[in-house]
Amino acid sequence: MPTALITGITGQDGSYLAEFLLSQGYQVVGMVRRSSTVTFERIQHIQDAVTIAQGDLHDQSSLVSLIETYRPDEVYNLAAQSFVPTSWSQPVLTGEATALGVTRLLEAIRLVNPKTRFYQASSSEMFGKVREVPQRETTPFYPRSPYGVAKVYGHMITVNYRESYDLFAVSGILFNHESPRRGLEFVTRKITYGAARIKLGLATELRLGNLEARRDWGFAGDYVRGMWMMLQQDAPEDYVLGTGVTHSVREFCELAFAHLGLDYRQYVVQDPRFFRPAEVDLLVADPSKARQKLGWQPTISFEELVKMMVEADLKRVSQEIA
Ligand code: NAP
Ligand code: G4F
Repeated sequence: MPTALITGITGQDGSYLAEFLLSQGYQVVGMVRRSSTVTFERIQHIQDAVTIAQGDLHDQSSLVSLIETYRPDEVYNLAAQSFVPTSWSQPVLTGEATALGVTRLLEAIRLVNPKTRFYQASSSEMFGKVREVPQRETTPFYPRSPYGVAKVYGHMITVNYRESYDLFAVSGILFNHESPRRGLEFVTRKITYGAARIKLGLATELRLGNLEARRDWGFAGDYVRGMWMMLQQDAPEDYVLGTGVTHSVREFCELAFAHLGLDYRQYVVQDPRFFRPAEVDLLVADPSKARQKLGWQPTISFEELVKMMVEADLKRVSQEIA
């Protein structure tokens, strides 16, 4: 039975990846950081099937100790300070976790067991002020936030350890992927949760920032399968995962509210508080390398994703008030 270590198992992607690896027969070890409250909401249904181990990307010895104790065949580094606006208010912390945290984990692997296969959660935010449309593996980076800058560091240190020490280390450059488990502060969940609250009479408006930004949105469950596929190849290479289709935040609102029989224009208010100091205006993937080499394809369309998230939030909010 192979063993996989997931950092960030309590996050959106970590929870889907843990489910997927369990279904593939893995022993799953999930790294969690110390917290005064329980953060297991997304994994409580599989908590008995996974091993929870304490560790933190800020703490080198905890990472070494995890690799020594569990000797994982595969490490998926999903942990990060992942919310872009917070990266302006906490740029140093973002750099410590999202950038240097990658080096700490790679060092632990290099020192303890360099045969461990390593996945780094790179991001389409690295393309930022895009140099070409659509974006592929060779598109130059131009990050627009401290988060994007930190991810470029994490990406390049992964390439560097692969080339310097011959590690099986790969980066998946993933475009936005969402689900009913998405954090409430990200725009898609903010919209579907907000629309559900309006529908049920709990709110009268939804305050958002830039409605014209465009993203390539897919379903998180599809993307974790792609992460695993990257580590099953003969040679370590980097891959872009995305749908190849782009939509604006406004279009997301229109569809989400319409699914509830509402007109978003009556409820969505633009609020300068949610605009960013520097915006990423347009992201759209060219996922042809992943399709050709991995055989990876997304299975959920934009329309299906919006519907899935709206219905999940309508159910959740209804239960909250019942
Ligand atoms: P998420 O829901 O925000 O989860 C982040 C995870 O990282 C949480 O489990 C969090 O733990 C953990 N974490 C944060 N700081 C840590 C630290 N110092 N030590 C240990 N754990 C720490 O993010 P996600 O959407 O699942 O994304 C997973 C990864 O993919 C992230 O690296 C993100 O930057 C990257 N990514 C995401 C997308 C996307 O669209 N979702 C696209 C491209 C790349 P707590 O529960 O304790 O907070
Ligand atoms: O949902 P968002 O916060 O996601 P963003 O910034 O694209 O980052 C996400 O995807 C990245 C992959 O490209 C990941 F690496 C990263 O970890 C994260 O998962 O914002 C999407 C867009 C932005 O253009 C933002 O300006 O929505 C716009 N937006 C408009 N109003 C808003 C809001 N974003 C948020 N969070 N809240 C708003 O009220």
